[in-house]
Amino acid sequence: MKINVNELKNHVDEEIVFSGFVDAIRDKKWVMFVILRDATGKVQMTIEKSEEANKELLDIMSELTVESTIRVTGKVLSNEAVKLGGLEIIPSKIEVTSKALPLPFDFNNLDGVNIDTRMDYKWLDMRNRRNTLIRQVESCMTEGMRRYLYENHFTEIHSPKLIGAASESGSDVFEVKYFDGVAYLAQSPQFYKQMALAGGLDRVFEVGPVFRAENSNTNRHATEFTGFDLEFAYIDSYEDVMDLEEDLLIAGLTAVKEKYGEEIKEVFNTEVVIPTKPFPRIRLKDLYQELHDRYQFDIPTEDVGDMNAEAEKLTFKLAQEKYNSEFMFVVDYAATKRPFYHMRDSEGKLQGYDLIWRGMEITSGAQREHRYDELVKNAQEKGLGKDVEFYLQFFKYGCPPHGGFGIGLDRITMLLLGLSGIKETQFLFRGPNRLTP
Ligand code: AMO
Repeated sequence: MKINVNELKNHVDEEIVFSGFVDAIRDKKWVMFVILRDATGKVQMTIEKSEEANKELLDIMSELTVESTIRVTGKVLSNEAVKLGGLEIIPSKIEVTSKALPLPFDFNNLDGVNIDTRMDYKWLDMRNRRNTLIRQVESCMTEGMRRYLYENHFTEIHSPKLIGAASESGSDVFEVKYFDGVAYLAQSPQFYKQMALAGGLDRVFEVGPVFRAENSNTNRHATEFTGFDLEFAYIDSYEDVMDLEEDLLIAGLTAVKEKYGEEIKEVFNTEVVIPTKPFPRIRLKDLYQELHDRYQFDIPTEDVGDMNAEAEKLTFKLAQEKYNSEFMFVVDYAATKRPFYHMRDSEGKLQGYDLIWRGMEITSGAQREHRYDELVKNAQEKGLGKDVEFYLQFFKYGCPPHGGFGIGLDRITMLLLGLSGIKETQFLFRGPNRLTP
């Protein structure tokens, strides 16, 4: 097995095999320094020119382009003069495992490189440490949240993405040819995570793709993104759902801070802040008032009962200024603006929320309507007929009270690292004009 750069310190004076990219070649008069790179870091390989035995190695390296990959057999030496971790590899054998053509751009300096070019060559863009770090941080955040859920007896499920009817709003759904008929791409695992509860599992979650046919070119919308969704039973109110989301995010952010906090500060100049509980919670009506009084902002008529991008930005400002918090739950949205499966209380008040973080909505959640008759009424009010008939069946044979939420994982990663947009954040961005690579 290959030894990684971050493990070399445990193998000083040993003969090892190292494989990686050729990051740089510094050909000096008496010595050739080759910087090698793998996913864990960089190391120097030193080839003395005066040694007769090194002639073959020098021949191989002098013909090689940077970004080629090699497999080196050699000895690890400790050498204080070496800037890269005080270690060097003295090779006895070098095999070229792949040869690189000249690169279309310098991934170490992405400043002037167009985002579309970067996306076209995503695998080169990613060789910049900043971009591999994005993936590692997202993975760490997911791991931290998953661990929290496993420890709290959640079961991970995998629901189908090919479905027979729209799962959220009918207008944002992708239709695909399905043999002689049509199918749709799931806009959310919403109906199926609830079905799992009707099936007797009382705590479930899913991390998976979510498809939205939204023809919008903003920094926060993708046509395919990763949803972190969960649902749990026997709650008393949507307050329980918000409580759990607080713990979940704290678990994820703590994992990220422990493992990558320092590097994030160094590379992205951003602090990972672990929030304290409870996150502030505000009614939409009161929020409108605060935004008006403090920032002279009034929600446009078409968005009354809901939020818009500007309101989300100012909500973050308010959260920081008034509550010293980066997070803010907003409750009491208008039922007309929310899905039919959100519960309303006896006065018709919606039992759902959005969570705003660093100026953007990252989550929608709610207590769900689990009473069959009420649910049918809500669906009828929204003019939903045949499409939701299969879903309504789940509530006919006993179903515990429950609630849950869906987090946009890409948005979390973007905000966590202070990135400029979702194109830069996603492993492979999908938008109205992009389906490749
Ligand atoms: P909602 O539609 O609000 O709720 O989606 C949940 C979260 O997903 C993220 N998000 C997006 N991210 C990137 N690109 C998009 N086009 C996009 N659309 C949404 C946001 C959002 O908060 N079924 C409910 C969740 C639930 O109630 O459990 C739902 O899908 O961060």
